[in-house]
Amino acid sequence: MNYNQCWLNYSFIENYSDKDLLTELTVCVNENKNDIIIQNAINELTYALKNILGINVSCEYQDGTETEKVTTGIILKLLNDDNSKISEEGYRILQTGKTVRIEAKTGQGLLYGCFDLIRRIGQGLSVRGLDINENPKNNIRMLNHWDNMDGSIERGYSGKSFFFENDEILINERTKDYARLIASVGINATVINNVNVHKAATELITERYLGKLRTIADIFAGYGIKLFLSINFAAPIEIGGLPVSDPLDERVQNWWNDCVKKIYEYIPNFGGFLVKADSEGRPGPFTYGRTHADGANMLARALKPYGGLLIWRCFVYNCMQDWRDYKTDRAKAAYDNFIGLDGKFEDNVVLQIKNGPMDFQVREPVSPLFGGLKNTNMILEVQAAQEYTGQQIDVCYLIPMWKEVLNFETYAKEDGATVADIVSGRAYNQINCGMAAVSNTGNDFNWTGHDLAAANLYGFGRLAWNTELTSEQIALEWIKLTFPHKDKVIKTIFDILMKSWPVYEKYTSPLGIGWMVNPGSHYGPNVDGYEYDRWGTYHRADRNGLGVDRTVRSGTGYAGQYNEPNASMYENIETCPEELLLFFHYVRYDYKLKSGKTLIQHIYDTHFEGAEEVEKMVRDWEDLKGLIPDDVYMRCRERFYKQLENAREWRDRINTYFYRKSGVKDEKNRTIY
Ligand code: BDP
Repeated sequence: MNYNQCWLNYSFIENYSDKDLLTELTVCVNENKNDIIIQNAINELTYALKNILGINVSCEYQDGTETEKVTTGIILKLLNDDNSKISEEGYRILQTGKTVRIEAKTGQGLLYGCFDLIRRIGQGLSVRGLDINENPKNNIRMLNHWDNMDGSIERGYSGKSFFFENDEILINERTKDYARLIASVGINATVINNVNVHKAATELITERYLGKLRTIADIFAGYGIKLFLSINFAAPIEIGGLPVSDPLDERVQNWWNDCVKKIYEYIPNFGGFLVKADSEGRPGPFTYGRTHADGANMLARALKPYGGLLIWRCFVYNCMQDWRDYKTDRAKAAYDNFIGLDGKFEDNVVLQIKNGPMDFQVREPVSPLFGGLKNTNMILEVQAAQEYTGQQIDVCYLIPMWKEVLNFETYAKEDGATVADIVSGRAYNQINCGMAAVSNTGNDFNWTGHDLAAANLYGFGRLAWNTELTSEQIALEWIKLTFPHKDKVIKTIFDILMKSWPVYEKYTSPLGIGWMVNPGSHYGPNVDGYEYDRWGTYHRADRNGLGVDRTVRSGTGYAGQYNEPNASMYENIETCPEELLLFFHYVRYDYKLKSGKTLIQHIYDTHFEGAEEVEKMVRDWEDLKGLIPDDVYMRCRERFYKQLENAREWRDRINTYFYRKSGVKDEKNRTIY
């Protein structure tokens, strides 16, 4: 096989304490015996037990509900009673006497229960006395692939697409292994094509491709995953021969109705559409003077009879901005475009909102839309592909960032509502909500380019399932499932992961200002790369200071999009969290930070520190030689050296730029050119 299985590699564990509980398997699912998802659950469990513990269990089926008589081994049981503690996707694991019971209402629940048990065993944890009820916190736990039909991946850093090649759909071993991987962490939905839907991909919704898509959808369904597609809003024109794609035009509505009907004939469990409209050159309802609610609702109505969802992205902004016009602020765009539409969407429309108002920068405030919309289904969109956070060359474990977003208090309700409360549907009793990540996978041997980047894929699934898990818990789980159980290995990799985001932040753009990257590729420093450009991504540095004044009082007014007390917190330079200082304020170089340092000295210090910390990471990694498989060691080592080069380049360019702009010397007299 020309690829590995990431955290499902299953290394053998010697002397596992609870082996005696796991040597038999009784399955009690009555007439659902041949259900593919149950078969997969059994196969996953037996395969894992064989590899991790070296035990061959044979599976006994038992009819009826009398599992009480089974006194040894693992019991997989479909519940037919109405146990209200377990949701449709949830499960219970109960260890008593000599048995370990996994109970669920659905095959999907059983599958997740099996993966949970495997996860514990794989980490070497005891299952004795286990008594847990697990239900997902989010209903929609989705990946977005930005894969193009020619096999390239937009912002892909781990090889080519394993879904498409030469305008054809690929179906091979990877298709199933992909499903196994993502289902093992609870992901239940996936969009396989890029949100930018170009020519060939526009045709994915036609009979030319639907047969193969059905095969993929069936493989996914065996792992509880629904297939979604990104669509081109102008498809009625581009492939339907209509003169318009106006959502209020009856011909357009009929065209979509027929199109959706055909899709469901082929793929009865099809998930629905994802749409990027009126953004970065993509077509949308604005062309016809219609709102995004008009556009989304038209498609949602076509999908509704079949239970499909329409996911509509809020990443809508004018990418032809004029940098001289200070009041036009890209950060305000999503809120301005959507807040007035709250409550106007069909109930199968879900708005997908990027975590921040800009675009996946190393540090951004949380999008104010989460606290603004109250009658609209929402999905939080994060990016596992590290477009602006090291591109899977530099290590950047993103779970701590996503945790901060989820824990952000929006003050949308009197008794409080965090982003996690909102996107889980808890805040407003909604069902069609959750989380989506832009995937970081490709056909590289290790799936994610950098072996350590797999922690973000793993972590996304785990966090979307349970937003209360900590970053540390997730990191430890992933390390123990992926690497040999040696203290030094675990500690070193844990430390590297946990400090990777703060370190990346230190050597790149300071205090929330973002960008300063090479235009186009978005890797590596280029302070003025986007400064006088049309994309609306400015730092506004001059000889006295830098930062964007986004206050209501004197700036773009963005701070006013938050609920109180957040709005005032950001508005006031004294209370604005320092890591976001330059996002909200124009600040002089001699401004004193809480640390007592001036802004300019802070910039110098953090950049020297960031690069030094990468040097240490490289040394720590090199200390793992011989303790982990050599191929993994070498692959990562190569990337660590690239990261070091990148960190040094950032350090030097940023420090030099600001030294020359400000004329202020480094207090510590380090070399700045
Ligand atoms: C930006 C990417 C661009 C994507 C866009 C999006 O640079 O390639 O198409 O986001 O999210 O981050 O649609």
